[in-house]
Amino acid sequence: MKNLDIKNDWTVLELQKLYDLPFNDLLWKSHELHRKYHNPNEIQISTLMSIKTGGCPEDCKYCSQSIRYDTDINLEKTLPLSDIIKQAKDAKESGATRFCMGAAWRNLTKSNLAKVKEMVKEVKDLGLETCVTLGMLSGTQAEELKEVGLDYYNHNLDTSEEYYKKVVTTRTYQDRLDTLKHVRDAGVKVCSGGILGLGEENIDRVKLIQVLANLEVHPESVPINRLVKVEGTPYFDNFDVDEFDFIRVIALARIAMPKAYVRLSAGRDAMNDQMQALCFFAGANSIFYGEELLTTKNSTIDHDRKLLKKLKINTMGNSNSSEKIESDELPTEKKLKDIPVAINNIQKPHAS
Ligand code: SAM
Ligand code: DTB
Ligand code: SF4
Repeated sequence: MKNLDIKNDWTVLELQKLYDLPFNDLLWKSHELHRKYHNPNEIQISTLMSIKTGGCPEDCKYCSQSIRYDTDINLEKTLPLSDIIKQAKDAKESGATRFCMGAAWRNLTKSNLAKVKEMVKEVKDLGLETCVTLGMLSGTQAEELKEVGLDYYNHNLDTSEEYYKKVVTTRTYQDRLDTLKHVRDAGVKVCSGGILGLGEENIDRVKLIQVLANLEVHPESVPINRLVKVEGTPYFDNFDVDEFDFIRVIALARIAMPKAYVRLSAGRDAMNDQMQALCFFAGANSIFYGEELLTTKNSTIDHDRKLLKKLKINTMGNSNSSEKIESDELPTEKKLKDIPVAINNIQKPHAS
């Protein structure tokens, strides 16, 4: 029988109506679906590493790494494999199950592809899931990355197609969609989401979720970033995104893509604990863990440990980790397969 929760023909009107619901009604709906498809007390942990920093020829107006803006970042050439292995080992030790490597490239040269393939192989051999974000990718490049064991490719649509033109002029929305298709066709899992705080309207956020949810297959991972304002970029003086609007977008992503891992991404260090808790309730179930994102600060490890402990949220997988982010007092973590997939009554606590 067709699963009515999973659909790929969302209209803007349908999503807009959900977005405009009273806050509690929206969160009820999103949390109900969250509980149906995920363990609400468990999140996935990814660690991010910049393998090549700055000097990017693209002009994304939010980004510290574009060569066009005078920002205070440490430019770095592609890092040696040994640095990457060391950091991946540390990430695994601190509980990450996925290691994401980001490079400030527009697209991939032959020699860069060869280097990244080595990195993916080595990180995979450590028993971590691999994710890379390297700019535009051709079909054959995606296939080559798949062959060496790449699990995820991150490539965000960022905002609506209409608003995108104001944010980036050096590539088109269609370029982004083409790369996502190459990734999907190669059998690599898709990580694609957006960024709030670019000066976009709510309708642009709704349309972003519509495009992601209407892809033939929903992205397995959907990062939702809140702009980290970087001095020197054109968006440094942007207005802050309203907290409730941000939470609404998380809820909308959860409703439109019930099975996806929705990642509370950049900007977490500027969110208080209560806001993060509401994001987890609304449907976020993945975070970047570690002191740094690519060029900016993340929430500290110490703070995250305390927060997850307070909320009694466990981290997924990685049985080899010696320092799992898990409180000793908590019951043993349940695996996803043990979670009942049809809890129709939202008031019923999650089965333990
Ligand atoms: N160069 C690659 C690309 O553009 O796909 C990968 C790296 S890029 C940094 C990945 C994503 O990070 C962007 O699409 C954007 O959503 C997010 N991002 C970049 N700078 C950000 C910032 N200052 N604040 C929040 N998110 C940001
Ligand atoms: C994503 O959506 N967010 C991450 C990851 N994918 C590559 C990047 C966040 C970057 C934040 C700004 C910085 O640290 O430069
Ligand atoms: Fe380059 Fe990616 Fe930054 Fe855009 S977001 S300037 S493509 S590194």
